[in-house]
Amino acid sequence: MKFFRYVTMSLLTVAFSASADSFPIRPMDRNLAAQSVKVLWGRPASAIEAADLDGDGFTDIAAMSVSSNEPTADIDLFIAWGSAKTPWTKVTQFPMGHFLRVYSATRDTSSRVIAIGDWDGNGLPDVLTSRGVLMNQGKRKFTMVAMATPTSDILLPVALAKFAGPRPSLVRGRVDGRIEICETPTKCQVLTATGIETYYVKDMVVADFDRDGKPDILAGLRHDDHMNSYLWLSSNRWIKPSVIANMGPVDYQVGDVNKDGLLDIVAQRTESISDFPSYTDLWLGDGRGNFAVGQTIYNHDNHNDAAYLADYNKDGCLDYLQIGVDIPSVGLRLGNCRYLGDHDPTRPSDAGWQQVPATGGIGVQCLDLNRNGSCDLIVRSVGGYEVGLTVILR
Ligand SMILES: [Ca+2]
Ligand SMILES: [Ca+2]
Ligand SMILES: [Ca+2]
Ligand SMILES: [Ca+2]
Repeated sequence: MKFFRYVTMSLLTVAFSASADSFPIRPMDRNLAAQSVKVLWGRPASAIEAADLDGDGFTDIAAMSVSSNEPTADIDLFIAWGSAKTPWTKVTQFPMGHFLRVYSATRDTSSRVIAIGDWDGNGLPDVLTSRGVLMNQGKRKFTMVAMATPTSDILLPVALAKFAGPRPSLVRGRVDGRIEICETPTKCQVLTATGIETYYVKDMVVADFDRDGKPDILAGLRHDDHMNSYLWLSSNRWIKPSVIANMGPVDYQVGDVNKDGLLDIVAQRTESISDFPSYTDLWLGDGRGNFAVGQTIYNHDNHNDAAYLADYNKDGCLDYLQIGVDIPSVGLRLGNCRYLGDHDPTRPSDAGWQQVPATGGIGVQCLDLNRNGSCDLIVRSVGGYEVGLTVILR
């Protein structure tokens, strides 16, 4: 079968220390290859970010976890250290406090709740979240700095981008639906809000959509019936966002899909049961901040709302990946620099996904952890007791 060309060479499940209230360690999903290392992190995982944080030449992984501890939930930031001998089995845990409501968890959270970069200008990469920042002091030592107005009961999107000042700023979504640009943990500028401020920022991307060399901010709010996205353009000095009508804020992926040199957005549609978006739209950009739908895709599975856009097969065209809770595979649509996967112009939406064997999950990413030029698959895995991060090295 065709998709076996894309089956991974080796499989590895990231090991994290399991806390007392976590799920037991269990053998990995039977759909994974027999040679996979069967060790799990027994806690739910957020989307990860990866970089060499200690400068030893190996990629380290940062992830957040929310563990139920009724009536509250504990939130922790983890760093799993890359190394030649025992990659990502040595983990440092940084407590980030408690959530008020136990249902708060990592599910339905953005693909970008962690950003890595040198925020304070000491030459070492820091680990940024909307809630607090791990300032890198070197030699695997960090200082946790809380943000001035902490976000409450959900993991919210964050980014690091260079605006006017000499150093990059932290950009974060807030629980009140506002966007904040922070030069330091206490010096922040709040952007003009979107139309509705009752709901938290669901997803956010910082990229130069209008091609003036300055970052623009795309964001949307969590609201069961809310169907619009908002774009703060640098050419408008971020004063007032323009509305992108009918662009769902469930999950944004950004890249030049049709290779015309202009950034495009792949966005899942909001539905009344918004945990289970059924459709994804490819919005082609005109380089001035306007977008039009060029393709609509019927989703791979339930609960696809942390998808990923990357060149999976290294042919120069961006590909689209989704994971769901029911089908134990990553859904893959190989792009041809025009469309994502097969496109039938006579149909209202395109179906048909290639399948990469994996485990069910609530999020997938494609990052080159082992630095061999191919992106590795990171699945926020679920299903039975199999909860944690599954890394499929390619
Ligand atoms: Ca390292
Ligand atoms: Ca711009
Ligand atoms: Ca484009
Ligand atoms: Ca490709």
